[in-house]
Amino acid sequence: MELKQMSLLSGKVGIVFGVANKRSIAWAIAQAWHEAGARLAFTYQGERLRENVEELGAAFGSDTLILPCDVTKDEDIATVFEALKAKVGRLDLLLHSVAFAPRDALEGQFLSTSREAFRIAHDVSAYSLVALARTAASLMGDGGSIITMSYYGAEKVVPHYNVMGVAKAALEASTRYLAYDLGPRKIRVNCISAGPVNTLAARGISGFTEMVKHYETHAPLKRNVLPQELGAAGLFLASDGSAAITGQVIYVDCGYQIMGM
Ligand code: 0WE
Repeated sequence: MELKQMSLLSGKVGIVFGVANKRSIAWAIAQAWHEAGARLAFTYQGERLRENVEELGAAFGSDTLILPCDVTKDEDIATVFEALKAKVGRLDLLLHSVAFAPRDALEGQFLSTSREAFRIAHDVSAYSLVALARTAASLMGDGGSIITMSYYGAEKVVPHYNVMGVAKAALEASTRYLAYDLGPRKIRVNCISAGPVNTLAARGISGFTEMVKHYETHAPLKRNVLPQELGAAGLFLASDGSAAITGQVIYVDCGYQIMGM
């Protein structure tokens, strides 16, 4: 057994939103939490992903709670936390690793963003954190840690990231306001801003390969972030090592964000 991290999250209960497959950032963080002794529940978005998530979740034990959740549906969110309350009765950790904008909004100019694409991107990628945090907080009686995922396009223009950049800016601001509201209940809310990772969400994004190469040449560490390093950052933010850290955006991007040129 991995004695080194056994105790970091032992006795803790977490829920993970945003696993699609084994390459998902959510899965990397879930593995780190699991190895540190946390008990985890998972949600999946749509029947298409059900099998994937059930297979992955089963690796953590046959009693792993795995539930469907469309984060744009308040009823789904309520059902998930009711099931968690009934089965486990408590919650310490929540990972929000969910984003979506209609594909055509991630091509061409931001100027062309339709009202509907803007609404969808913000509903799925930013408001969902608020809805999940509010419902999760009611189960976090001993405090907790809520973590969400962002990207540099929230603060600087990354061509074609477009409305997702605006939605991530809303997500980062939401992180701060939630941290303020939930701080008195010892619930921390932080954001990990990851460098590019080759996940399902990145697949088919034109220029993604060039972006990965750009980071390799321009980031201070001259390489890209590894999923397991996002896992380690997620473990830090979930653990008492980060007990005085809330409302922050932590860049886990091999230093890329510090560069001006
Ligand atoms: O946040 C993201 C991508 C999230 C995402 C991905 C898709 C692809 C499929 C949101 N919505 C959709 N909608 C789809 O239909 N990243 C940080 C990865 C990413 O996406 C980019 C990037 C990077 C980096 C899009 C354009 C430019 C850079």
